[in-house]
Amino acid sequence: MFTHTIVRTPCPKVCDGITSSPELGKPVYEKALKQHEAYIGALKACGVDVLVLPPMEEYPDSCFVEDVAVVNKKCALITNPGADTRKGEILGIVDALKKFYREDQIGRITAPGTLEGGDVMKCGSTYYVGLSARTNAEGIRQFAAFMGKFGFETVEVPLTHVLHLKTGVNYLENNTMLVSGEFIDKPEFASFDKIVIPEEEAYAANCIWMNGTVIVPEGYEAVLRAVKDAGYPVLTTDTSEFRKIDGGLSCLSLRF
Ligand code: CIR
Repeated sequence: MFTHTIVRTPCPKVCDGITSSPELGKPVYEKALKQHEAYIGALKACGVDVLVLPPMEEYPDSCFVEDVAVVNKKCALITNPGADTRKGEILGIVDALKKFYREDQIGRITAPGTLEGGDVMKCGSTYYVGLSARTNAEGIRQFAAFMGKFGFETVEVPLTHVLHLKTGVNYLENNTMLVSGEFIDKPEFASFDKIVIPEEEAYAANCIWMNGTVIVPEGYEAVLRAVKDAGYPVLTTDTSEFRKIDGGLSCLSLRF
């Protein structure tokens, strides 16, 4: 069960976040703020407390706080984002993590290693980590060494098409994964039960399990139905402005 979450309020420059889909247009700041508030409401409805960090004005993507740390009940690892414009975001997470973890529970990924939390998916005591454009082999090596000290196993998963591992696969506990595209047949996930996402709703593969409830992005009816049919209570929240800059539900929080 999760008890804590950390989020960061989007800054006005969120409109200039990195995107692979410029045809969707730029996020509208006021709308992004409203959606962010509703997202916080959905987290709280799942019984967690939410630490809201202030905007980092110089970092357009800084509301995607998931990418700068990997957290669990035992430890926290501050990452080294692979995107150059995002590396400075880690300065903003250190003090927040110190509220919850002792110094000996906090690690760091250091250059030449890079790693972003969007590439990290926890399934019980195993971490699946995407080898991606943002996360390199050295980053995964450092990740495995740190998490190994706390009893976690690491499995590397090479990606070919998507930005981050969790862009296309998310764990809903109960041995069940939501999968799309290249993840439907990945040998690493052969032993899991799968809810397969239709290609036209691929964005909604990025749902989050929150203490039994699954939060689903608003507007993806097939995914909503499939998650309900699998027996999960659901909440929906609109992420349209974050989608424009490749952000999904998981990217917007650290959960532990
Ligand atoms: C980026 O490209 O870094 C941001 N525009 C989106 C980050 C999304 N984060 C995530 O999937 N964990």
